[in-house]
Amino acid sequence: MAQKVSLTRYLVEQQRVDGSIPAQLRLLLEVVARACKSISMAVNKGALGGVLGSAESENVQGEVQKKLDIISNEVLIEANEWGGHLAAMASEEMDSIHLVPSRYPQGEYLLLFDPLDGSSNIDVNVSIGTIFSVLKKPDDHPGVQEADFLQAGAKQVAAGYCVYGPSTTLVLTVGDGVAMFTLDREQGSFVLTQENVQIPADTKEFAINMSNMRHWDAPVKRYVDECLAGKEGPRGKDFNMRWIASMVADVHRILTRGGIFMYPWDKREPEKAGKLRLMYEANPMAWLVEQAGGAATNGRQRILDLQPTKLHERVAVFLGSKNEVERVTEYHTGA
Ligand code: P6P
Repeated sequence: MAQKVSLTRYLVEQQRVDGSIPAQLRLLLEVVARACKSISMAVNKGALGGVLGSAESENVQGEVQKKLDIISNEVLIEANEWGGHLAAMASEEMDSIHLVPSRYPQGEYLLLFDPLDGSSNIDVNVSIGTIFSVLKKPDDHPGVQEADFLQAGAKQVAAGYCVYGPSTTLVLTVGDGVAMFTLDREQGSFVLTQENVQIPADTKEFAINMSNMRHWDAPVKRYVDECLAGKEGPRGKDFNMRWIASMVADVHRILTRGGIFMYPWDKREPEKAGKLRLMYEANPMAWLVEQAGGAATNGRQRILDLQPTKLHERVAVFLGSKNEVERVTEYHTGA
């Protein structure tokens, strides 16, 4: 039987082979993986852990926080503060950035995360996950401010997520393809279970919250109507639909078997570009998808090219199988 390759060995060998993972970044990724393992243990306790339900508080998005949202955020903060690899962190659950306390050595990386994405699914035992993105701190000035985080997604040096489902799986890219690691609970370590992940360019599966159809813009309605028209329609094939309402779970399915995920702008809150957040949801997922041969746009532009103006800004998201994302993007741009 082939020898199991742990996350640590994979990162060491990647670092040794092409130097794409400097020592500090390798440490960062191992610390984040350990934090995800702790979050997985808390999530998997379910009702037995006394951590389900609402925390009776709201986050910066004005969303009610679940107890596990706050626990997951704290796990990631505490795990990453002391290692000397980070200068600061940003989280969906925190209004402003969190500086590494001066009592610890300051590192050269910035870590952004959604500590527990899809948390509305926690209480109904449906897959949820942690999403993370890593940027380099600009070195042209001392200290760190929020503006240092406002870098386009193309500047990421690492991105990934950990999906807490039937298995706990860490999915990671450092710009050299996408690898998947499954948590071996007996050993307590992440083991390489797939590398060089590839998304099929075509698909018969789309993911969107259909209850919002009456609020969509015409290009989205056209695309979905054509999928629904099936074999007899302009697409000449039948489509299937999936919507888990947990971005990590929907993206993991797409990385595993293809598909297109859409969370478009809609008329419900026209002042917002979309529901999902650019910095710690769309950017990391867009890079993973592109590294796996897929595409990711906001309907008009490549997500990774977008220049952020606010830490918690939102964006419309179309990502997955390249030919489908290009089609729905062309419907928007008329190209
Ligand atoms: P809706 C979860 O709250 C989330 O941010 C994503 O994980 C998910 O794709 C989306 O929102 C679900 O939104 O409006 O369908 O509940």
